[in-house]
Amino acid sequence: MGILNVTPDSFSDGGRFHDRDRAIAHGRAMLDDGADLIDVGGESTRPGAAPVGEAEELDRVVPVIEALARDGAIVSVDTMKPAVMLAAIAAGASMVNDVRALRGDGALEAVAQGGAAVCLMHMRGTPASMQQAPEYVDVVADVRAFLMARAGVCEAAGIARDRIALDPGFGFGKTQAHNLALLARLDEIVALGYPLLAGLSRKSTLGAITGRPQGERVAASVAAALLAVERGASIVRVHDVRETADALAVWRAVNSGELAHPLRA
Ligand code: 9MG
Repeated sequence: MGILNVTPDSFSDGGRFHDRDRAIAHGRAMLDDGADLIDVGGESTRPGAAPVGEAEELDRVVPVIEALARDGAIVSVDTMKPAVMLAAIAAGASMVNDVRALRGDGALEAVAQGGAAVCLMHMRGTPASMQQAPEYVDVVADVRAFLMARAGVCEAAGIARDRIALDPGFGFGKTQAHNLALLARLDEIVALGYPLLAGLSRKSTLGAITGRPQGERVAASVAAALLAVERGASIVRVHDVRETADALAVWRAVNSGELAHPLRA
């Protein structure tokens, strides 16, 4: 899953239509690099990020989703707002990626009514409060129990089990030790039987391990994606699609014994 943030800090050169074209071009480039799915978001979930109004978020994401879906791409929408979920689905999105796991007013109904798949992510608190001394009895057991409960709520609301993916929410209300425990024991969440999405790309835990700033965490992000897939993740949410796809091709070749592009002897 390639990350496509349609936010001013990601693409802006001051012109709305030009920014939109650049975002669409970046989505297409990630597909060429090997992404199977593009996650389009118009509001940052980083702590301290300014909230975005519904009209503004719609204006950012809908034209980009329409363009990529028209190309035949599989698109998900990263949003917490029911109106954006419904508009994105109408524009061609086939999955809703909600960091609040459909706990917001109207979100559950929007996905059940819209007929899309959903990724339910664990987050302690809100994006503004989540890093204030997060504590767990056992982070893996707590996150697992939360995700199992949310999947149950979704199924009871009419969202079919095969339309649900789960995500432990690396970095969302977790310390670095929590993030590492979740990655080390990811198989315990995979064991719930739903596809698992892991998002570690360029996150601060990788910065803490390597001492590198965000723009220099490609190798660490690829390593983390590979570890997640090895532990059973079905989807990895990444910025660096080409590098991740290459690493996964090597992993797959070793595990299947078949080469995607056979070399001449
Ligand atoms: C929007 N967003 C930022 N980080 C994320 C993660 O780890 N998982 C999901 N599902 N969404 C995320």
